[in-house]
Amino acid sequence: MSFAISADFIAAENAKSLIAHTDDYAHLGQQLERRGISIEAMTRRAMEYQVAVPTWGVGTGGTRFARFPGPGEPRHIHDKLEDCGVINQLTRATGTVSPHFPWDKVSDYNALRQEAAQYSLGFDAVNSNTFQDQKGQRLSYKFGSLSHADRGTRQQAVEHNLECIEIGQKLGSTALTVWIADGTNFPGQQNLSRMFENYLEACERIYAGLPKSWLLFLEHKMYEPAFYSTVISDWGSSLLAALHLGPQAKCLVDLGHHAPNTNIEQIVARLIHAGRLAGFHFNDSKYGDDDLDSGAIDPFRLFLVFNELVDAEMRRAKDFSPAYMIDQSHNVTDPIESLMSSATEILRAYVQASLVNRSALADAQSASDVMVAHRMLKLAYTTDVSPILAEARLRRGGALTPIETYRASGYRSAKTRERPAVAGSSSGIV
Ligand SMILES: [Mn+2]
Repeated sequence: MSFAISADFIAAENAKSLIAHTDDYAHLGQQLERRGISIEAMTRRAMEYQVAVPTWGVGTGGTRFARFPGPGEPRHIHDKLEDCGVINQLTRATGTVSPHFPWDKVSDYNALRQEAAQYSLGFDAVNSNTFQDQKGQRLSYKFGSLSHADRGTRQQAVEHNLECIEIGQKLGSTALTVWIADGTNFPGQQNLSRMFENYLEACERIYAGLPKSWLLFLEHKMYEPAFYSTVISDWGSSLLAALHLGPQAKCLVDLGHHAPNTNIEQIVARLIHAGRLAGFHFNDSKYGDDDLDSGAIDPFRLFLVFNELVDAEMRRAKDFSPAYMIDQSHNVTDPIESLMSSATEILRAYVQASLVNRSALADAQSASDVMVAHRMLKLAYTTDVSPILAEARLRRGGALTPIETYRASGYRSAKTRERPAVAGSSSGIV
């Protein structure tokens, strides 16, 4: 019998901090009321917000140098679902998981869908993988996949993506995320124009295989593993491809996939304008694609991204329905704790951005009152909305204090006993 955290245990843990929470919530309610904001409305918004968790996120990641496995790591998709279930059980903000193929391959996807449902989980976008060679694969992706100089290799990569769509349909997904590692390390290695054209032509065949209700998410990344040129290196290339393919193709923004100091919120605004914002891979970074926890390094930037999103939501921007997902690599923390903390930080930025008085801000902008406009954002950002987040979790049956409750439950040590360490798993993050 595998260990699980019970609803009674969560309720008992919640009881310990309920009085303090009730006080804090009432106090924040009074503060917000003075600003003309209903805490009840904010709590309801918090209760409705969901962010997907990637199946690969519950395992320990790694770097190009090493991977240090943690105790009780998930060994396969079944263990991963169990861990994702705990994250949602305690935070109530992560009701879907995003699987990666072939990493999460099983023989029966209907059974997998039912298994996920037992943890109250559904499936978000499916992710294809043509950035590494799989066992028994006929042609290698060493020199690229969808943009490869060889037609047969491109075709193999297309077929893998079509298979991902097929699997995704069985799981109830409605989107395919494509990120390719294709690029070059040497000037002259490939023809830069031809690589992009090869990519477009291959994506046309994937696009043709999309069910009507599906979207194709194109993820750009500035560099790595290719360090001289990358085929889909930025939002410009991504948007060109999406516009070329058609309305079901949109651009996915991974926060870590830009040069340091890039104004990501402005990129978000441009993609909203074009009606082509697919959604997000949330994480944080200091230098590059660091894959650090959301909100760990620059929570203000996360807030500013959400400021654009809430603005678009409030003015009912056309074709605006972004998908939210976490994409991080956890190297020095328990992945379950990192994902719960990140979901909380993402939700925090969303609620903070929801506090901005949009019409007053528009007035200040019209009057070119710079300081007033800026201070409106700062007022929202510096408001501690923790009691709202806690109340939203509480009302949905989650934990007032997810990380403390998780630690007190003994889940990790129970899993360490139940899941013998897998030998030979030493590769870094991909
Ligand atoms: Mn990503």
